Amino acid sequence: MTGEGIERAFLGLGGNLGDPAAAMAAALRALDAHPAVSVAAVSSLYRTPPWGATDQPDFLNAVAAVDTALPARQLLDLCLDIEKGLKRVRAVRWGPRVIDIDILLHGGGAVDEAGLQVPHPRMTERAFVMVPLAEIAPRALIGDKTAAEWLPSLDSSGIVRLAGGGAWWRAEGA
Ligand code: A4P
Ligand code: MG
Repeated sequence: MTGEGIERAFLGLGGNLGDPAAAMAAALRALDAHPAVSVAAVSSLYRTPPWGATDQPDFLNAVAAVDTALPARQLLDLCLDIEKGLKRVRAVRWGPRVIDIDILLHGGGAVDEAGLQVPHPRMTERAFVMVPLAEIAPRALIGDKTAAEWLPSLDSSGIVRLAGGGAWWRAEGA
């Protein structure tokens, strides 16, 4: 998708209940099927140790680049609808979930409103976000550093790259 008003956004996807790879793949296919969203690149799938509340199963995480005509708020609403459709139940903060979709970046823009902060305020503290982001967009700028430049300050231990390449989401459960 190219043209006026089209922005490149980055989404963080993760889950640690049920079959998160299938849920993430289904979410990416649903996003790609939307007329105003086109999935441009998807990172490998990573297994990551739980961050925050650590007494829970490992997560699977990935980051996707999407080109979209939707403003950040509408993209968030779409992501929340897709999460709901995949039956995510919101319970414990930072706790287990089937799928979580965060808007990491939306063009070069910054948003700070009730219920929406972009860039995602905690992204640069999280190796489970920055490792897959740096795989597909090492030069993406967050604050004063690129994704690749943030990596050395993060603890990436225990993060394992699973499915290589960016096509795992197309076939999953198809
Ligand atoms: N919201 C505000 N800004 C945004 C944004 N940029 N993108 C609001 C998405 N949502 C945004 O979301 C709660 C509300 O935040 C949304 O309804 C939206 O209005 P949430 O995902 O339930 O928030 P949360 O989980 O309480 O907090 P946060 O900081 O978003 O946490 P995460 O990243 O969702 O953390 N460990 C590993 N290894 N991998 C993970 O994926 N995920 C979490 C959850 C904890 N530990 C993890 C992982
Ligand atoms: Mg979240």
